[in-house]
Amino acid sequence: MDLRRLATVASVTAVLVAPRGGALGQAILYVDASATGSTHNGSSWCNAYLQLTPALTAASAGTTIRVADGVYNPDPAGFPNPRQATFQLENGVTLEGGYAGCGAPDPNARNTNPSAAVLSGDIQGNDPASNEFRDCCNASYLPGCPDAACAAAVCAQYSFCCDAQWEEICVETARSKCATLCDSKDDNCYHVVTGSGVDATAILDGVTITLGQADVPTFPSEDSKGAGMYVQGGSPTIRNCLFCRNDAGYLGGGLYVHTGSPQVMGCTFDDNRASAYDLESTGEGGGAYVEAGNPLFSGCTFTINEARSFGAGAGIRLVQTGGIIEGCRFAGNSGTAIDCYLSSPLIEQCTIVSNGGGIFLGGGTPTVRDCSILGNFSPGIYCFGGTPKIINTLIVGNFAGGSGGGVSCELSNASILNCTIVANTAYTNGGGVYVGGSSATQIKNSILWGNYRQSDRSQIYLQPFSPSTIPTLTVAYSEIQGGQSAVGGLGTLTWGDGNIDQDPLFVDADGADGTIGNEDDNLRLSPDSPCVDSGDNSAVPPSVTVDLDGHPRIVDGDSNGTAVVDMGVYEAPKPIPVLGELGVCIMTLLLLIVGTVLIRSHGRKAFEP
Ligand SMILES: [Ca+2]
Ligand SMILES: [Ca+2]
Ligand SMILES: [Ca+2]
Ligand SMILES: [Ca+2]
Repeated sequence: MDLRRLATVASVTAVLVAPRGGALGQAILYVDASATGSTHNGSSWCNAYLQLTPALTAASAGTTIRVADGVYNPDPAGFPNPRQATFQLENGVTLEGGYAGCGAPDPNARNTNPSAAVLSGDIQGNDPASNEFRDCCNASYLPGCPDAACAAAVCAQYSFCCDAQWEEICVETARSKCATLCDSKDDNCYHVVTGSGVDATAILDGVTITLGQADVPTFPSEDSKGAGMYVQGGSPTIRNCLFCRNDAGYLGGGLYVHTGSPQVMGCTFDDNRASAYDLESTGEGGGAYVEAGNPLFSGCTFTINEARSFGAGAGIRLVQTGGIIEGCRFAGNSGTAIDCYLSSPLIEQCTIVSNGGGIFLGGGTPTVRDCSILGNFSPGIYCFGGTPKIINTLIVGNFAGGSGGGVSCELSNASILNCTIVANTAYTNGGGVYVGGSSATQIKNSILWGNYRQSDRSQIYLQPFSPSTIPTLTVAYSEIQGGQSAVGGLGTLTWGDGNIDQDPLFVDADGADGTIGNEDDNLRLSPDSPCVDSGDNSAVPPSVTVDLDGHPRIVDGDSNGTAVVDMGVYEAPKPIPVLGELGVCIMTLLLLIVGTVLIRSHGRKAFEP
């Protein structure tokens, strides 16, 4: 197809889809950095706007802006400081990226995984083309840095920067010796995209948002938050987007929302940072930070994001929110994957593996349900205050430098129901579960097996904070390795009915790779496990109808005619009855009779494929 014909087809498409408002191209506006047409008015793929800002200016409610693959920068014109340039979302306007665009066999063909329609904060176009965030101008605490010339210059002066770790003094040296390199981000936009004041009809779909640099060091400047996307009072819809290599000095490297309920679906947050540029601040929410609202994060992925200086929430930080985090995956983030402060979200069906920590629940009434929390380098779940519920959750192979490898509860009335807590380690106390201060915690229908602290195998540890703050713990219908004697420390223990101490007979606890605490582990119960049909049905909340596999939660697993919930996250299926010799004979006879009847009535042909 030649370009002229392509342009004609595209204009016809524009006319066909432009009934609202009448003007050509009002319903769909095209943006393509490589458009070859003569008029760049957004009316077709080849007459597309070359940049995104004029399309946003021209758009009104009802407009869809289609963006072809290419790099787009916010236009600094009209801003006193060019770094304030940003793409502002609008109500009723859908911005869609990932289109093949002008010249492609099908210009409307679309790929958003990830999208090559890149919204970039590098307005001067001088950032190094690195695929990784780790650079010479920030402390990585790993040996060396990616730019060979800069690494050589710095390590000539301080060899430990290459031999041991790239720490603050290496960064300081790099900033003087490799100034061009280190200054390259100092001229980027504070916020690549802004969604303040919009509602859910402002839709961002299928773009990559990168190289925002919200680094104003004055604490707490708005320009130290939301480097990828900044929202003050707004609830945009964000779908299928990739946030990568955005860096905020304080809050929300990828995404920052204050007072709003964003819906974030199918997005990836990779290699974003909340950097903590000064000593007064800690970075919070490396991937995303939401304060006050009811956010939805559904089907999202958070990988290698960072919240610095012991900052909170390398993946997501929620402050005073409700909301839902569902079906998300967190892997390799530097700190706690999900950090909730005075928040009451529902966190369900999430996989949280090999992060600096699992989930922090600081107050509120949060619920964690149907999650897998594996091999993190802090407690699997750390509760401080509040009334958290932890249900049907697999907590395996986590390591706490302090107390409570699996779950650590301080001053917290936590309920732990139908959890499988296995092979977690605590450096000090409570390999499986630690309960400290005036906590009233209950453990029901759960399995604690193979957890240990450095010196022994105490599954559970109770620790008063003062003579008047003594923890209380109820354990019932649970499998506790070592039984009551595996509960260490001091507190009020109610050892309820139905507790057992027998090998739970997991199918294959450490999985094919022989290492426990990762995703190939199989902690399902063998049919003859003592945990089958050994729980307490009355402890199962009515809202819980399935196990971690999504199979029915209360099943008669021992075929005695009574359906009883199993201990742990998985429910063993009802066994298939084993046929006796007589049964086999009768079944064979029946099949023969049925087969003969069918062949006679339909003929053999009917059974051929
Ligand atoms: Ca730059
Ligand atoms: Ca394994
Ligand atoms: Ca059962
Ligand atoms: Ca039964």
